[in-house]
Amino acid sequence: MMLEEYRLKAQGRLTICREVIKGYQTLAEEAPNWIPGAALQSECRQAIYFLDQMEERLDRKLVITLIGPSGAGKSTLLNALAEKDELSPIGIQRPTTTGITVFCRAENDADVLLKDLGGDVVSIRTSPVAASLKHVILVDTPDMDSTESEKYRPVLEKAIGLSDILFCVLNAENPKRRDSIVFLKRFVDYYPGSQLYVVLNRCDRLQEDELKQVILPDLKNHLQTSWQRPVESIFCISARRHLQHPQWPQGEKPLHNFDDYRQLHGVIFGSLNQGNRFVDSRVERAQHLVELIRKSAALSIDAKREELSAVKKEVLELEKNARIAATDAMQATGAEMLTGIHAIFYQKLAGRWWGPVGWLVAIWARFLMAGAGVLATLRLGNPIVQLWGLLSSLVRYRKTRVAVTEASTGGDMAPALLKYRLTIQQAWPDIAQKLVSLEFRPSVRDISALLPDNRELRRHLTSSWKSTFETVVDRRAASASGFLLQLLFNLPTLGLMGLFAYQSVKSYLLQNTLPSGYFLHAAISILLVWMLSFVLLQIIIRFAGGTSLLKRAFGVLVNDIQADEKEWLSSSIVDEVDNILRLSD
Ligand SMILES: Nc1nc2c(ncn2[C@@H]2O[C@H](COP(=O)(O)OP(=O)(O)O)[C@@H](O)[C@H]2O)c(=O)[nH]1
Ligand SMILES: [Mg+2]
Repeated sequence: MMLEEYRLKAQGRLTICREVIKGYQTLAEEAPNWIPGAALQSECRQAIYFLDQMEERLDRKLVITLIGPSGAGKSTLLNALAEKDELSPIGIQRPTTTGITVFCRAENDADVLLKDLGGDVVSIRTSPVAASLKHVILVDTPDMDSTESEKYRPVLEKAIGLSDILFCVLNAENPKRRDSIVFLKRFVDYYPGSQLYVVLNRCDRLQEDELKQVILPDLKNHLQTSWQRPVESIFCISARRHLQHPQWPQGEKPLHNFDDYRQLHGVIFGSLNQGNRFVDSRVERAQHLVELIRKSAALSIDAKREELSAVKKEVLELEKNARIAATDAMQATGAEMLTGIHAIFYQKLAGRWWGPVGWLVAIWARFLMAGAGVLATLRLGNPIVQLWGLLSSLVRYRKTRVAVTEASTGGDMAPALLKYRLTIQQAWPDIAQKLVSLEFRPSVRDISALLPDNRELRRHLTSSWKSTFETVVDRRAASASGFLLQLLFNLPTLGLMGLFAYQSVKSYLLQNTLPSGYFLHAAISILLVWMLSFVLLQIIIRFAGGTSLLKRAFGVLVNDIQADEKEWLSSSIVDEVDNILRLSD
């Protein structure tokens, strides 16, 4: 019985491996226009399937599977190991092995295989030697390349999915058969070196010297190139020699006695057949799977990293240019916004100014804004202003309202939207070509799939204009409402008011009645100074607001766009490139 803690630890490590692979899978999925992503995704799916299998049978016996081309001697090898010649059918007639033969100690050792493959393809065999198979079970598979092998292929693939250790059995007389080596690559990839063995069988048919000096080194090289990995263990054996009754046909006696069978036997009944070896080897394999996916992702990207980053930069640059072009178009229609900008600016000032000049600013702002709607005017408490607002909004209704909305939403957007599209359209074929050469699908050439739709674009342009405009207007209004400035403009009126008030109160107290002409005079003087101060202020506001404000707002907007590193619209492509780059981080 294995320690629960040990098992949990292993489980945890498998989970981590799965998460890492899932991460790769998601990134690949989120780069749907990138062609190598599809292969990577299917590799991830396969690896996750293997992980599922491992997790499910974490504490089951190690499954050692013999695979290889027809007639290589897999069944013969199993029979030799089992010390029972009729355990798995062997022969010249093809195919001889039509299902999965499991050699194990107890029937229930094969439960997992039975559950997944079904009783009609799995036959369970045992023999007295099986008693020493404490921690492993041995599996013989059907031929992978006979005429009928198509029928068994799904079973074969499933069986490999359930295996922990692969023994690839090759025929020494023809070990480099292309189809079998290529076929095997798909499977051996998923096994770390310590869980992959190559068996060169029927060695008795070749001269010892040729075997050692030519065939073996040649095979090592060949496998290394075809499987793109070194193969650590190759056993040269003659399985038939170790049957109970080899029954060599006439003239086919072994040519020599060189044979690695003992070593092979030692691995299966010795080192692999140890307690806890199965948990460790599953964790090791899970880590190998992660490494496999990592390498495979890196392989498809590394050489192109720089180019990918460069294209991404180009797309971002293009998008910025398009946004700036759109902003320019907005500015060109800016004249229509001027009235509105003025009204908004006065409104901002109205909130900040105090004193008699402040009251005039407020009334003037109301007057300008009146067009923004009758209802908005009615919200004001002062009945006189209400009336004024009502009248003027009726007169000016159309014009001002339109101008105000335009100013705060950036004017008529149609030319800007058009400009945006045109800028992207002009530069896109070039960039798309680069993407295609970086293995993106040719469909990226179709710009319409990549441009944001008009509504989203409008929303984006409007909102960035709005926020920039708000800040600029606020800042301007604040600097045009300094305390000293307000004091300066209010002082003449207030001073005059104070002076007349002083004289009037003084003469009243002295019971020195002032002539009525005096009050008229005073009122007119105050009114004139008051108005004059306001007119002066208006002149200043003319400079601070209006055209210069508009220009400043657009200037800030363009600067913001140029400095913007995060936001992009047109390109899910940028996201895709980012995901691809992250795959090899
Ligand atoms: N000379 C020789 N023949 C072998 C050896 N191993 C298997 N054979 C023969 O090769 C043929 C195919 O063997 P089999 O085990 O059925 O191959 P499988 O298709 O891989 O299961 C049989 O006739 C075996 O007797 C060996 O080591 N030496
Ligand atoms: Mg066979």
